[in-house]
Amino acid sequence: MDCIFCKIVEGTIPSAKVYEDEKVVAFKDINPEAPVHIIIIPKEHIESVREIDENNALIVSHIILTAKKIAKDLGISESGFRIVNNCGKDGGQTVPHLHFHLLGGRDMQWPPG
Ligand code: DGP
Repeated sequence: MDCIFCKIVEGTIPSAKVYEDEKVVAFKDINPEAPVHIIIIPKEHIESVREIDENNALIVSHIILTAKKIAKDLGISESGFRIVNNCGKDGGQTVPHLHFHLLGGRDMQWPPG
């Protein structure tokens, strides 16, 4: 499958991994928007939140727990952080493999553009 994030899971495209277990991989975003910008993805190819249903929804809570752990490990838990998911064209999703952004290390603004 021609998916950049599947290739990162397989290791055929290099990435700066910060966490990995049997279900997820987390790595530094190639284009960071904050001092800490991590992408967390399921190893299984799921295109977006639109493909989440009662059969695979547990991966989302696993990703949130992973984000919480990484935030603590990278020292942004106390000050706070943002978890973002972009879904589909109007949602700003550019890579069609489910992913959550973990952003921190600066004062986040609201609303996003
Ligand atoms: P989104 O717009 O939500 O689909 O975000 C995709 C993010 O993935 C974007 O912030 C840049 C990042 N990204 C895209 N390709 C690569 C890659 O090959 N390596 C890494 N580390 N990040 C990537």
